[in-house]
Amino acid sequence: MGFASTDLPTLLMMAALFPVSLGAVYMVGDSAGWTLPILGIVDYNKWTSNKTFHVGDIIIFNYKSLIHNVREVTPQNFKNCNATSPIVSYESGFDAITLKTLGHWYFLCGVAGHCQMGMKVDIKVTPFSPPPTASPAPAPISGA
Ligand SMILES: [Cu+2]
Repeated sequence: MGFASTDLPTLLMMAALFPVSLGAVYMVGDSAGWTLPILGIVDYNKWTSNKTFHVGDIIIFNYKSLIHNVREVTPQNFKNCNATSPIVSYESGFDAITLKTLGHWYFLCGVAGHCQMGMKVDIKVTPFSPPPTASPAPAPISGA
């Protein structure tokens, strides 16, 4: 009996099958978390504007569950701040959501009035940028 010889090949096979690295993790609103964006505490449009979300990334809504919640909604309901028929409801106060598909993911707070006050965020998941199509031709070696 030697080492557990089956483990390493298994791991290598897994690595070959799943070469995708783990996605990034974003705390929505950073240190402000998920809250009413009053008094300039946080601006969720601004928060998303300098980020690029990809499939596999995780966004975390961190908030006081007695005061707020998270509703994933349709584009139309996002626009109208309508939380009455959410796609998914979250209310743990610390909800980690894996962005599994490309396109927009719309979230808002379902507490009356909060979305209207700006407690809504549009997460746009974009493809990874493709690798360069062609490498530039090597520079000619200049003669002496
Ligand atoms: Cu709220």
